[in-house]
Amino acid sequence: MIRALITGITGQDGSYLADFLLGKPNYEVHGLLRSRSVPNRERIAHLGPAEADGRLRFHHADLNDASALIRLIDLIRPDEVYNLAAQSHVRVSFDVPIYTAETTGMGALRLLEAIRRVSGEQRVKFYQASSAEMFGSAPPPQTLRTPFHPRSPYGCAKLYAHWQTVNYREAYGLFACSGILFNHESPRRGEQFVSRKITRAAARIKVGLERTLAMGNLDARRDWGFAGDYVRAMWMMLQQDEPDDYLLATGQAHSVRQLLEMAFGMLDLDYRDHVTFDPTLTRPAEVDVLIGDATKARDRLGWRPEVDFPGLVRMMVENDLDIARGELAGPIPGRPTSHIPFRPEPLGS
Ligand code: NAP
Ligand code: F7E
Repeated sequence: MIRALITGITGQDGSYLADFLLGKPNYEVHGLLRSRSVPNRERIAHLGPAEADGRLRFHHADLNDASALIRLIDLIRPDEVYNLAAQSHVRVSFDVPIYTAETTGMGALRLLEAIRRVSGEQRVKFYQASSAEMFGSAPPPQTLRTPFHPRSPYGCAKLYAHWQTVNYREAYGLFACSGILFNHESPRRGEQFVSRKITRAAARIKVGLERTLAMGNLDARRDWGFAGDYVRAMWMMLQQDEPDDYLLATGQAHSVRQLLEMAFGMLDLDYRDHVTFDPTLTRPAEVDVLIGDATKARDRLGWRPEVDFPGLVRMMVENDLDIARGELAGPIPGRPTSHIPFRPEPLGS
């Protein structure tokens, strides 16, 4: 059996990657969980049967606890490590820059160092979840040769982790890959990210549970793909003969406004009747346009995204309409009874 360790298994990508690896007969999946007052296993609850037969195991640790990471690597002796854990919200990173640097930046280094110290001669393969946010203000299309210019504490922390990954490969010969991923979404996306915020709100407005939606900058453009397509490529990177860095994107960008138009339009609604502007949802420095060039992933890995933008939006809208209809009918076990929109405090408060 191949032993894979996934940090961030409770997150969007971690849950899809666990599905993908457990779909292969020869994988044993270990998930890193951080201790919480209320368990948040919603996205992996369906994996109960794999847990029952021992192919999925959970371990408590935290990317901010180096000793726990060393203990975990020693205990599991993984063949593949996917580092997906992070404080991953860009706007939040302006409120908690040091925590973001610790978790998203230093956390990757703690994990790399634990692997180097514990694993010795064992050939561990390491995947780092790098981000298009590292390109920041660099003009599109962004490629693997585009100079980085991050525009947020999150982007800076990811860039630190990216270079540490490259350095562990070059300095110690670790099989370490950095996947620079453009935005990817799904019905499992956190509700504080713009795509899911929009599809959740559109569905709730459609069934009469909500009337308005507060938004920030509608002009930003993103290269949005489907998370299920992107986790497949993470695994592909670790199956190559040599470690390398890759960029994953669809090559198509849409504005937040276009996303609103499409999601509301699919429900026969006009977003202009419902959307209000809230300046606290803007960022002190914005990333205006991200459009990625995934030529290398296509040529070397044979990777192609299978879900296009309208397909992605439809999948999310349909999912959220089901949830909204359920909410209308009564409380859903495991879900809060009322929807609490994400409202950051004004910056500097
Ligand atoms: P996500 O849904 O926000 O999930 C983040 C995961 O990290 C959660 O499981 C979270 O655990 C865990 N985590 C946070 N802090 C931790 C800590 N201190 N120790 C251990 N675990 C911790 O993120 P995602 O969208 O799946 O993204 C996966 C990774 O790819 C992230 O590193 C993200 O920054 C990166 N990325 C994402 C995108 C995208 O568009 N989705 C694009 C490029 C890169 P809890 O459930 O306990 O909070
Ligand atoms: O914002 C604008 C906002 O928070 C997208 C993370 O997965 O992808 C993600 O980061 C755009 C931004 O994603 C609202 O200003 C307008 O321009 O969904 P988002 P992000 O910041 O692009 C990268 C690649 C990652 O690595 C990150 O982990 O939408 N926007 N109004 C809004 N954004 C939010 N969240 N909420 C609004 O109300």
